[in-house]
Amino acid sequence: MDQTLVVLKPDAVQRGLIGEIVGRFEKRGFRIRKMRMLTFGHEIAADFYSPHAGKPFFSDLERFITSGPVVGIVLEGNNAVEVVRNMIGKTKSDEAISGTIRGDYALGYTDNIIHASDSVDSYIRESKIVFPENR
Ligand code: FUP
Repeated sequence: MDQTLVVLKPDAVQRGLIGEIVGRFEKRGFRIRKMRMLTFGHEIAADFYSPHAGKPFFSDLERFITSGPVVGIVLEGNNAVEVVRNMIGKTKSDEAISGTIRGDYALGYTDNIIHASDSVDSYIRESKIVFPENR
């Protein structure tokens, strides 16, 4: 079965949106295979966002993702990576269409509520960071 990783970012946790967002994935038919609350330190943040190292927004991104607890979730279901990417909507939340998670709950770019792996390779890399017991 296909799997993907989502991370509910600090703004989602702080705003009390965990249940609503998890509920959307459950209603769509995904199975929750793993779920964990954790706080990213700077090392984890740098590892997780290493593809963006050196980019101008990197320090804002790192500051944001380490600003409070997050929830990492492994979801399982058909074509998980693509379906979940479609459910979360565009990265720039103010451009995300209504009905997507970002389109319904966010307006920010850095603070955009949720991360989801953009490929199977990203899922494999990122899930080992959030669930290090799988390394
Ligand atoms: P996504 O895959 O939708 O999470 O988006 P990216 O991998 O392109 O970017 C990772 C995170 O960096 C996004 F969630 C938002 C943030 N970002 C900015 O804050 N500014 C930018 O110019 C680009 C990305």
